[in-house]
Amino acid sequence: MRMMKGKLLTQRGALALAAAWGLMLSGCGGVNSSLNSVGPQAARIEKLWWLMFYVCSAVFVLVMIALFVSVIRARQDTATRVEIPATDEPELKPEPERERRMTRVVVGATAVTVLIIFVFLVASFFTGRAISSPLYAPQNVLTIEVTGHQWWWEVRYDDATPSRMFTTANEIHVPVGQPVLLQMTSRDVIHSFWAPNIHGKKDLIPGKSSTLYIEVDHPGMYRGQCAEFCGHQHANMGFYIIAESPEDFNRWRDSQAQPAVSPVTDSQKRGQQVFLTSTCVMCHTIRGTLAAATEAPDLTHFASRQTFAAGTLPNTRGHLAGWVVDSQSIKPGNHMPPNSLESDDLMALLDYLENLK
Ligand code: HEC
Ligand SMILES: [Cu+2]
Repeated sequence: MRMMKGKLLTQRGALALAAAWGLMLSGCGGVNSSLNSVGPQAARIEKLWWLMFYVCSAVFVLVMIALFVSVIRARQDTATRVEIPATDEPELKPEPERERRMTRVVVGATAVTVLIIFVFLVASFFTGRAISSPLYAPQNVLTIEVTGHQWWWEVRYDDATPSRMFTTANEIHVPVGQPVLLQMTSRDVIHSFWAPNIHGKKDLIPGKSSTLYIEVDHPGMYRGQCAEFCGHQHANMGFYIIAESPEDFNRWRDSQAQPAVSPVTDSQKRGQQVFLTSTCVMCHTIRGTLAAATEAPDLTHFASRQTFAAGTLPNTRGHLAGWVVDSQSIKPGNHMPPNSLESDDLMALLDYLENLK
């Protein structure tokens, strides 16, 4: 009976262990994961991850087998031990053959451990070198400047022609298959740029410039996240990398380089007046108007973005209204103050902002 109970318990234990193991591994998969690489840099990191995973799993299994074998052997030893009559002298029977075998096993296991760690070291060195060195001819590289702010991302596209430079926020468009150099810095504290499908993490440090080469080979919208604790809204400091065909990218780029569309309807015109005569102009830019402050996201083409507030909200009228009136209840502590607007003014402002394609 006791035996059966014990067996049942070990069975349950094994089941629980398997469930925990499965749960842990399920956290590794999914869309927004390093194990779902979409570019050459992330693919290298993924390979390294799998190497470590397989080797460590093999080590784990071998250690468990060794443990079971030794437990079973120890039990057999006690079961077959003959009772020795007690004497004054404790009976010590060193078994030189066994001792020697144990030494060999311990030395062997230590050597294998050192070897494995050395292999990991070499593999991670080569991975690090491959993903950080500029493999690309400079004339093929698209340069994008990314500046971290508490708690959003400023994104600036350089161009040899000044009129084609522009700034946007939180959504980074890149052409598929083209190498991109991200030149990154921070305006306030240390942030870290991490889009797991595309590359590893890279810190953004105030007063310093850090660089990251990325390339995305599959069209799609990939989420990224600030990966260095940077204050109250760190968790809501997300971004998207939108990889699209070179044609779509160029079309997007051309339209972003334009100044904002002029308001058409009366309501949109009134909305623009509301924007330009309230505090908004102290922080935001809308190119083509007098609003030219750089404390906050550039709103010139706000309506062309799918999300806002650093990936926190989908860009819909309802969310936008809530944000403009009281962003503090949505993203507490963020640097945009609440606004008390007449409801007509608010509606007009929303009409204006939603037209900024
Ligand atoms: C004191 C500076 C300040 C003022 C004034 C201000 N904002 Fe903002 N605004 C911000 C900051 C900072 C953010 C980014 C917040 C974040 O995501 O953490 C922001 C974000 C936004 C966004 C979302 C942009 C995006 O793409 O994520 C909109 C829209 C916006 N503000 C509209 C307005 C309007 C309309 C007004 C005037 C009624 C206004 N803001 C006044 C600082 C300001
Ligand atoms: Cu951050």
